[in-house]
Amino acid sequence: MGFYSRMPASSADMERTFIAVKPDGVQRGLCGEIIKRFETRGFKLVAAKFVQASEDHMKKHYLDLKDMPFYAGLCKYMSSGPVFAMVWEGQSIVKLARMMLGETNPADSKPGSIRGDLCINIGRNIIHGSDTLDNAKMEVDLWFKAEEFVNWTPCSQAFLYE
Ligand code: IDP
Ligand code: MG
Repeated sequence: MGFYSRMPASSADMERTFIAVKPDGVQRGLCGEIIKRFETRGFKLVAAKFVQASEDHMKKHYLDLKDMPFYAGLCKYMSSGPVFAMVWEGQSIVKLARMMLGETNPADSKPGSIRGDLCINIGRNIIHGSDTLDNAKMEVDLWFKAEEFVNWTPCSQAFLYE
């Protein structure tokens, strides 16, 4: 079942995106800081788990990068330790989350962005976020099963959207 079919009917204009704190972010104790940024922006957490992914799983996740020279090292690194995998929901969240992340290279990321504030090196950029709505759908369904989603309404909802 695709993630759209799991969304409440009232939120037809809502999107979901896949966010993961990478092994370097977890080791550096940045899960809380990253969750805080999405929470305080007003986004809604709908699924989360702390897992160590297999290399095969990471190869699927990064399949579009399979011809890049860093692909093998990237998949090995991403499976070397725990990641904090999450699905967040909100209006235009795919684009807004990418803006919150900053650029792929932390050196090009503006202060204020997650990568611009919290990391230095392109190979250790602490967080993943889906780059398009289509990729968000694929990634959400690669990482989460239907029963791992929680259906809930934050009390702030009526004050975040008109
Ligand atoms: P993104 O994470 O900003 O979407 P992608 O181009 O999808 O960036 O690359 C996926 C991940 O691969 C990056 O987050 C980074 O960890 C790693 N990566 C990308 N480019 C390089 C590189 O030139 N050297 C080493 N690692 C890289
Ligand atoms: Mg990407």
